[in-house]
Amino acid sequence: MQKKLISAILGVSIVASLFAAPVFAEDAAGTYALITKSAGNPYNEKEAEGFQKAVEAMGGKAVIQHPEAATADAQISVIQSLISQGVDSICIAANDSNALEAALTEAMASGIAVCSLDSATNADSRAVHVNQAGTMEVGQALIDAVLDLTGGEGQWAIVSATSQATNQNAWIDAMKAIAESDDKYAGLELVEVAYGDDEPQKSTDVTQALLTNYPDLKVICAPTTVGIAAAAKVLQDQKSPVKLTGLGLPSEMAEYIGDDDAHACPYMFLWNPIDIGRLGAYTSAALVAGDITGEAGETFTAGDMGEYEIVEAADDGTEVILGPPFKFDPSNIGEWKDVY
Ligand code: RAM
Repeated sequence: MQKKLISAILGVSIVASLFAAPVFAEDAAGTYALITKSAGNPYNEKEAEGFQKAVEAMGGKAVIQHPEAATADAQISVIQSLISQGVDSICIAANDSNALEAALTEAMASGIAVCSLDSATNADSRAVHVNQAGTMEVGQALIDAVLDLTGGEGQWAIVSATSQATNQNAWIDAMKAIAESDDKYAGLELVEVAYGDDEPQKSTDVTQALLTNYPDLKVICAPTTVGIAAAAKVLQDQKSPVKLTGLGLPSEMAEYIGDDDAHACPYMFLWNPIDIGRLGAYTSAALVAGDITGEAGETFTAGDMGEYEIVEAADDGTEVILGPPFKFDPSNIGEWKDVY
């Protein structure tokens, strides 16, 4: 009788544990903040969606802040207010690598766990950076696309986001370094890096100016989802022969992707912006729980995303890398345009 009762209790608890909430649920009860680069950018909204979902799956509370402008100043006032609120962690897509240092070190000194995602803060102002893909890998994919789309030589230009954006600047530097390291890129001439500040109208204007100022331009590379969407519209509306590549959201770029003259962009790259938000949340929770400190070699479980390892980053800090960049072209854009 007693045996039956014990096995019944054991059975129930085994079944209950099969359906139990994720292991993190209790550990993760806390308040986890995300500061994106700016409001009004669909990429940042996807990032926030993933962050929020993961925090809620862990049983925590997410505080999502989209600053009004893509500037360090706008982010500093958000950081100050999160310090006063006493959140457990801040995960930030940095609009400037150095300008946030004072505010973020103050946050860390007050016991808040700090990591960056998407766009890194400097190594002294974070425990770890959550990178969407290896910086050199992104640079390699982009410069090879430029080489391919120019046909091996000729003028190309960049439409970037803000001039201080750590991620865009890192990808641009990677493209330049790779182009200088191998003779096969010697025929490429980078004529200008233009900044659209992740604002659609400014990105449209700078694209237009590039077309006016460089009549021999062959390719524009926009390593920003806002810039590439604006440039695509300008080029396609004007039936320009200039070809476009870069980093774009499939949902915004589907109508511009194609192999023929009617389409501006033969192919582009990205990663899943929802997943970068999720990984930012799991990294924040692992820091808050003390499972990691941000040292290279540490590993942690990012919920249902699985195991991740912290590695050395190029800036003397450390990072966690989501995965390789993914290529979107006419063969797969249809599958992805409704996803993100
Ligand atoms: C823009 C932002 C973001 C970047 C993507 C590719 O939306 O600048 O930081 O990661 O493009």
